[in-house]
Amino acid sequence: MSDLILYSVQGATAVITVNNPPVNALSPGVPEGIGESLAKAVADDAVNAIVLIGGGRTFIAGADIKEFGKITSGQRKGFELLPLMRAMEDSSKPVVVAIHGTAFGGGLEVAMGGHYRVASPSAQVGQPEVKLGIIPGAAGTQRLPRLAGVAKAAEMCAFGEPIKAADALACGIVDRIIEGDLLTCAIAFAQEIVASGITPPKPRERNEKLSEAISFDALRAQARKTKRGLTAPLAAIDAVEASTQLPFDEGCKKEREIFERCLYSDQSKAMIHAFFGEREVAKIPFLAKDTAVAEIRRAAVIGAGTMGGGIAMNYANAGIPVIVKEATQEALDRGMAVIRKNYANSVAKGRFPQSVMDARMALITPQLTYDGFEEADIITEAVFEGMALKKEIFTAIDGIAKPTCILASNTSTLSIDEIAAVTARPHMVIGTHFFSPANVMRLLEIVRGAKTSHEVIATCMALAKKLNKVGVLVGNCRGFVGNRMIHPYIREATFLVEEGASPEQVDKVLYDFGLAMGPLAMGDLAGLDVGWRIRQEYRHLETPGERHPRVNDALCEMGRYGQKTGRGWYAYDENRKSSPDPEVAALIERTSAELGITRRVVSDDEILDRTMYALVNEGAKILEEGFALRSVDIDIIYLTGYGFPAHRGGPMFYAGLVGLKKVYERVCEFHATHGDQWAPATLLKRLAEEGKTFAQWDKER
Ligand code: T1G
Repeated sequence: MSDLILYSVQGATAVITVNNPPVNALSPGVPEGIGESLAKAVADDAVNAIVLIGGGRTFIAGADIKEFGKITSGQRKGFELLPLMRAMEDSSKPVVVAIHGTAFGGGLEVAMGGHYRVASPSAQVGQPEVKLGIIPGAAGTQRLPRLAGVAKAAEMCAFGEPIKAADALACGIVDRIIEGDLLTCAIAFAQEIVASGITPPKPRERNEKLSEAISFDALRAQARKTKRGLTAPLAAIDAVEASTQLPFDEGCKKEREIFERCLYSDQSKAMIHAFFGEREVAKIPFLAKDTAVAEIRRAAVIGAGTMGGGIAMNYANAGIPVIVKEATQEALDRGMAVIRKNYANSVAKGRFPQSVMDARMALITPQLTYDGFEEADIITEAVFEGMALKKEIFTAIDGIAKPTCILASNTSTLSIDEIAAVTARPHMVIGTHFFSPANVMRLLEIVRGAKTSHEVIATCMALAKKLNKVGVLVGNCRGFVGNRMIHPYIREATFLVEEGASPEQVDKVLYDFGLAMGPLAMGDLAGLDVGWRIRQEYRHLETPGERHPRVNDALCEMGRYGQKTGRGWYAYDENRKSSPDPEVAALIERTSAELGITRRVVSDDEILDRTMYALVNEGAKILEEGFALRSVDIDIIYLTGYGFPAHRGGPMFYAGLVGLKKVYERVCEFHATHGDQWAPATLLKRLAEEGKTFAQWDKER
């Protein structure tokens, strides 16, 4: 037997321990090993009960996701777990499954093969497969309704959220919560069962909860609304519904069919890419394993505006005391009031109790001076986006901060090197670009200057994790990665409007593609004046004769800055609900005429291709210039910072699904029609010719 499974006999109980760190995934050899141990225990006359437990930090966290690609590409056969669960249920000796950490996916399914389950108070159980674009594939949709009830099972399988041990006990998934040592108590529980003489119940035969009446259609409606565009939640509901209509074995067959369909879908490939991508971005190839990571005990933030306030909340949420400095009492009071309101909203919504809010507020010290900055381990500047002001601030804090203090800027476009140059410690200067609202958005672009030290990079990557952010390391180019790419995307969206599309049409195409909102609605939300000011600042860098969007500037000239002025691309009512505005339609017509453009019917396909491929082409340029480490880093930036739909896997992965050859050809067409702004990236051309994807390029480097 391999060392993936450990077997011992303690008294009269056989103990089977899964030993496949870090998360005891059901990699090849694990299910087989459990099966062999089970058979050994059943055959051993000295054994009267069996306990299955996970070694290390968790019970089984599910099937081995790394294997899925091998299955879909035909490298290996699909897995078959059902016989293992059946063998557990059919065991003549009671099988008790002891759960700590996370029993997720296949882990919970294996656990449901046991006659009984006991759990540590901190354990969680769940069927999170939908988050990978699939559904439970080892009878989860059939056994869970039998244990937890149909409604609970349908909800868990459709939405994928885990539940805590207490909830699992209440709904019948778990039979006992163990406060003491899990293994010792699980063995004692198993011996209690033996002593009672009860015939252990087989979960697959426990049909009493299946008659519970629920509205699957209402659940489907909810899934369509909250999981827009995703197929797996609906598929999971179908599979759970089957448990109420078919005998167990037939239900399992149905589940398998649906599972296979999902596994081979593009959505699943994209979501698995996103799962591993989120973990991959934390790995910085050039950082040595032993790079020192400084502990951030105290922080300071300059600026209590939307960004500064949100950043301060991040520190407080992570238990790090933070000073917030503003220039005027009025701005400070306003900023603190927003922070208080945000926390109060969370308390009102039941996210955490008042005591948590109080503790977090107590960690935030508002002030007008630099007092206490000398103790900070990191100072984050989050003031107005202007180089002169940033330089002034960095000069000041360089004089006050201790030598080991990291000086971070939240700039979204300005050069970190230029900012660092005014300090005597450019190696300690870095960009930490939070996304608005900073207390909500998960992305943190970590911008590396030419002189930023490895220790500072490693510390900021670790800090991102502590702040519950997804930190992605990027290089110091204008707009860094996310905003550099958004520029051509918005440009094309605006050109399309000038050529004949309506703002509603453009936004609808991208919303239907799965984005949280279309590009023009996003501009209204972020404030159209922000881009307008940046364009004015950089006008001198424009290539003469190059086409530039006009309508967005014209909107700003009319004072239509977006939601904040109640008018932008759309008109907004007092609830911020948008509607098309005839004034905008007239402005667009006028602008097209001034530009000498004859308006035409623009197809939805053209809208999608021009906006998406503008992102992809710029992303490819960023890669060839080395400003992002891997294409997956770009994908994760878009997934966690720009509302890009997970089931598309990010712009670069999406391009791979379409096929880079097709993308490249379309970019060439746009180049021929619309000029040099569409010059194809060399990397895109090369990969298209080689028949590769960006994801393959990542792996080959
Ligand atoms: N398979 C393979 N690798 C996995 C894995 C898995 N299921 N889960 C985690 N890893 C790797 C991960 O990539 C990382 O690797 C390391 O383990 C630590 O993870 C038949 C179809 C369990 C809550 O969806 O939710 O069962 O980066 O950094 O924060 O129906 O991992 O170190 O090289 O995330 O402590 C269902 C997914 C599968 C669970 C731990 N199960 N995992 O979080 O550590 S489908 C899941 C998680 C299935 C059945 C089917 C989390 C975690 P590396 P980590 P963590």
